[in-house]
Amino acid sequence: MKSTKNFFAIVMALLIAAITFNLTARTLADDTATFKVYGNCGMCKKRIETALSKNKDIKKATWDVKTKMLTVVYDPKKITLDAIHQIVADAGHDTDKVKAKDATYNKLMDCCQYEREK
Ligand SMILES: [Cu+2]
Repeated sequence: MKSTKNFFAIVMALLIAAITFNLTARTLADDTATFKVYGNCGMCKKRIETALSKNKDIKKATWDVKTKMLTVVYDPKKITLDAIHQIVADAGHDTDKVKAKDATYNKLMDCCQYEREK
């Protein structure tokens, strides 16, 4: 009886250890990157973050209205940083690497049309 109890205790402990290890490994596999994304307001923030959140390989996306810096947590095995820049540009916002198409930019609401370099 006693050894059966011990056996289950050991199995449970191993199971918990395995789950914890797996979660840690997955979190460690994620990369965090910060880069500049041009925009103006809270609506820009929502547009940028929503566009990125639709991609399941991007775990977290936060754009700061004041500093214009975007911080993304993503799985580098599944998506490249270039692809992330492209998603932001496709939403109408220039990044420090990829520019949005003029047509996409022009569709933004007036208040969202940030200053662009000529
Ligand atoms: Cu805006």
